[in-house]
Amino acid sequence: MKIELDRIAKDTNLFLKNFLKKQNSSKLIPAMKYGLFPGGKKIRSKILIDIGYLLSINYKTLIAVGAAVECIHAYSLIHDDLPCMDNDKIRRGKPSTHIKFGESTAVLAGNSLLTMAFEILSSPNFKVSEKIKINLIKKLSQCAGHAGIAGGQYLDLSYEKKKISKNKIIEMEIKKTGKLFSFCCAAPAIIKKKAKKEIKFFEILGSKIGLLFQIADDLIDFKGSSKKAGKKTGKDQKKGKATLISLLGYNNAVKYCDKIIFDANNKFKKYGSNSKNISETLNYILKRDK
Ligand code: GRG
Repeated sequence: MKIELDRIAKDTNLFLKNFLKKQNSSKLIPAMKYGLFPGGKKIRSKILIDIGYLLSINYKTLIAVGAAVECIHAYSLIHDDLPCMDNDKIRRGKPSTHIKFGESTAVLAGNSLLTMAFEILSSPNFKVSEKIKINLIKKLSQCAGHAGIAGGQYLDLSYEKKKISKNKIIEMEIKKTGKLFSFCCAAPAIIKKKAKKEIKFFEILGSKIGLLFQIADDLIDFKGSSKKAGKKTGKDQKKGKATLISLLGYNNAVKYCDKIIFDANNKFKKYGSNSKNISETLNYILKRDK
């Protein structure tokens, strides 16, 4: 699993490095590279490849889509660390982008990564039909915007130090983190021109996987080591963040994750032994320490 994840990370980084090489030079590129490359796990690309494998989609096509997703993910992390958001000075074991390059450069590098995601998906080198490109771009923009990551981040910040219900926490975590995973699971079905119902099936599965990822991230914040995680842990309690751990406790949050994995594995059963990779990835998500 780890070797496969490393290979996907390497291929995604190579794609992005080549894409950046073809861009006109600009002063923002060093900050964009800093946010994109060193230390990121590229787990979203791994999910894309695992689901793409179930639907027999070409690896190179999936790496291009994964590269676009990783641009949006890197953008969200750069902005998440800003003083007006979660105000974090360390990310992936190094100074956050705004600490290294200054706040205005970090904002602009983040914005540039967001737009680059759509440049990748609309590029003539991305070999899928125009219709599929538009459908991918539409879905990805919906996942990143006010009904997705940005909207989820808004809720996350506004829930601090308040008593929030379980359903509202789940809704916030699915938007903030789950929507990008939702896109990763739906994208292969979109590329395969599947019916709306099947695309929806993968979208819902993806949002559950994203929720699992976010709860596991919260578990790391609760119990994990800052050194291993590469970012400060123990912040959620200090900031009064609304999480499933603050509501249900650590052990019940783990049980909740086990149930997500169990249900997802049941849904993947129809793909037989081809679903071994995605099942392994789900276990990795819960057991990881960074
Ligand atoms: C509209 C895209 C967009 C962003 C602006 C700041 C913001 C709004 C959203 C923040 C969303 C956010 C940071 C959610 C947390 C998701 C999460 C658990 C990130 C950690 O992901 P990993 O562990 O990171 O995959 P690595 O370092 O491995 O890449």
